[in-house]
Amino acid sequence: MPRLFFALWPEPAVREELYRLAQTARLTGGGRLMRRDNLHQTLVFIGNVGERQVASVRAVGADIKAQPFTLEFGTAGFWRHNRCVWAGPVATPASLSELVAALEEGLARAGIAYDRRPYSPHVTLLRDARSPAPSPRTRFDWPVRDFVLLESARDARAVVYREIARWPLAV
Ligand code: 2AM
Repeated sequence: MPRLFFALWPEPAVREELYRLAQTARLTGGGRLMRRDNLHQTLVFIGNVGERQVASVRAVGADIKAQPFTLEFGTAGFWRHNRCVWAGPVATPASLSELVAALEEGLARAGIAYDRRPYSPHVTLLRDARSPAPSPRTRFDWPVRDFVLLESARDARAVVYREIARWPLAV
């Protein structure tokens, strides 16, 4: 049963910025660095679905009409309950909220269950961290022009995210 989620997948320059933040955060917070190649921002977490539902999830993604937007990264946080250090945008653009809402509506209409907790935009940087990371000193832009459907899988040693599909943001 594939484990699926919709996400934003950073272009290489943004991935580097995020990884640099993670390395800096680890100096104070300890914990385990997320692998550079896995850094992403979840839009909607779906979880395990049957093989036959994968096509329905893809159809939800293909149906989305949403505006491109830019995220200005410059916030960091620490969740005590799961000891995760994360980076996030300083503000949530309306277009991001609309994209998440459209995906959730599509999934609900298709009868596919998803994580219904309120959306909190973040990129996990560290797991099992000891303490909060200091606020990042720099800001950078993440221009979002598309979104992806990812499958979370395992290779011999670690979690890997496989891109199942990608769609441009366009109205
Ligand atoms: P996290 O980074 O805060 O753990 C793949 O697991 C992605 O889906 C991660 O970004 C994870 O967020 C996110 N996710 C959201 N809800 C989840 C859930 N209920 N179980 C596992 N991962 C979830």
